[in-house]
Amino acid sequence: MDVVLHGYRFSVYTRVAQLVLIEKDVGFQTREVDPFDIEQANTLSKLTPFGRVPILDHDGGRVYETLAIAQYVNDAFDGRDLAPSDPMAKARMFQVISIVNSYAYLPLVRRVFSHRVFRPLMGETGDESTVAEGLSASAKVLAALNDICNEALVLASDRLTLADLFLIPMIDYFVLAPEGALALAEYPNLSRWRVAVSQRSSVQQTRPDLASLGLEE
Ligand SMILES: N[C@@H](CCC(=O)N[C@@H](CS)C(=O)NCC(=O)O)C(=O)O
Repeated sequence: MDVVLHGYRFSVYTRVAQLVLIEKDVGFQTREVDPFDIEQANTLSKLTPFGRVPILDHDGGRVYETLAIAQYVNDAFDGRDLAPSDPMAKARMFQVISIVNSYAYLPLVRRVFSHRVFRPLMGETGDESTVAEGLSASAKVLAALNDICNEALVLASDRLTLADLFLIPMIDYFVLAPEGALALAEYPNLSRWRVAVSQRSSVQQTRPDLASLGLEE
């Protein structure tokens, strides 16, 4: 049965879903829907009540919310298991995902990356105080993730899990801001983790084409 991923090409959460599908070796089609475009609100409202991407269709069923999509893909398809069986490692994986969703996405992506990188690429002006606020909030997040890398139950080079796949898109965007790159450099374990995961083909294949921004009609 066909797998269809509705998402937006610059969305970090869409990239998480793409990473999971690719790492599970699941073929899929993509349908582009921009959640920030008011003209596409109608299309999106038929897919999800919350106006967010991604959304996955498979086998006559629909799933929204990235963690649910990731879990579904991991359970529904053969291939490498992206969740550890050890209870503490599994808890740590969900801990990382929860940190990403609750404490990382807003400061790293919506504040630092959006205002320092994305908006200027779109010909808009980013807000300096929002960048500063995001950077300040990022310190605690990076420190916690650095400790988790050090412990090596997850975010470890010998075992890929959903924790890696949720974190990659957020960190990749964050370090495109010069302040973000400098901030990450303060955390050696997390920096090493990023260098290691960046070698993966899935990570390279899903890197958003920011150069195309501002070139659209
Ligand atoms: N809780 C949602 C969050 C997804 C999300 O925030 N997606 C962003 C794009 S990366 C979005 O659709 N934003 C639209 C908006 O904020 O209106 C999930 O886990 O899927």
